Amino acid sequence: MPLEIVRNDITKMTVDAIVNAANTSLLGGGGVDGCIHRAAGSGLLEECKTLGGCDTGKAKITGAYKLPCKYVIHTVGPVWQDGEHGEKAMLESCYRESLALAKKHDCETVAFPLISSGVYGYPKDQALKVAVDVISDFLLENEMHIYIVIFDKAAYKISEKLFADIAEYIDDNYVDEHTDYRRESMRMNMPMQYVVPHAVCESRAVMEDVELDLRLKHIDESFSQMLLRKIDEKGMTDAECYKKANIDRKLFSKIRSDLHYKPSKPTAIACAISLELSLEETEEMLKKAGFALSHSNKFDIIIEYFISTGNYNIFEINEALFAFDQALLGM
Ligand code: AR6
Repeated sequence: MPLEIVRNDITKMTVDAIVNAANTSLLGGGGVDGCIHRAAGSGLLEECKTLGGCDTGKAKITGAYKLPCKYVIHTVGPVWQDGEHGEKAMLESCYRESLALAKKHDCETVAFPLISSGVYGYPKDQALKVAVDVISDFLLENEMHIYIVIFDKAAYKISEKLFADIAEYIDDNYVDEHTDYRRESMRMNMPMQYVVPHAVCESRAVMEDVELDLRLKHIDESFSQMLLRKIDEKGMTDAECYKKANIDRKLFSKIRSDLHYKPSKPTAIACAISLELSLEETEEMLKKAGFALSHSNKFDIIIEYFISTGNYNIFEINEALFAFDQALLGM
């Protein structure tokens, strides 16, 4: 999974580089900066003293001393005032400059804290959005595995409106399941046609015929064959597809070269999301991998929410899945 959100203490991450939310002196402080200096030992401070500080929005790299990574990239986030003082551009620059340094030092794995979102007061939902946007842009052009490390899950925030909308959707769909026609007919011990209104039955029957025709055409297709066919139909390149799916290139070539590859459910859904498939097509693709979407689990309902609202941004979906304590999409 090229971009992953994880809950951890960043000093425990075994990656090539961790990023420190420092101040312009680079001589240590509280928050994640304090944790990193304590875990690295005094050698880190000694090296930092030689750097001559760092401007806001810029980044500098040092060794990692006793930390289980190779480098620490120190960046200085903006202090939040009111959002009208260039804070966003500064924060974007922190991520971009840190990623450029990581790339220059051939790092394959990098972990970021949510820069500026603690002592510097940047609203957490907006700080997260900046992080995800800049990192996902970078990943369009670069191969790297990047972690956003959330220290305190209670403080993790997606936008309140999105959170409320999804919570409502989950609520409605749990309720729907108890009153859907199939269940109702089972409860009343009657065949379906007596319960479903006539008009609904007819239009459903026509649609089902059309769908059946289409499905029969591709009945023998495996998951990977359907994936490759859809990529062609959508006029996408393989790279566009695996990047939009948050899947790493190696996994994608495995899927491509093995016609009978059996992906995990999050990988299969990630592919459907990257192809912007409708709910029906998503179900069809999942079925080929042996899965289905159900109304009895939150993960599936959240996926359904995003597909039915036409939002196929995998990184936003993952932010929401993380907020609801669910597995993330991609691999
Ligand atoms: N691992 C991961 N994330 C952490 C950890 C940790 N061990 N500890 C805290 N966080 P902050 P800032 C999260 O205040 O806002 C320092 O004094 C924390 O929950 O560390 O950029 C510097 O010297 C929050 O979400 O950094 C500067 O003076 C995020 O890291 C100033 O604070 C950033 O919080 C920088 O402030």
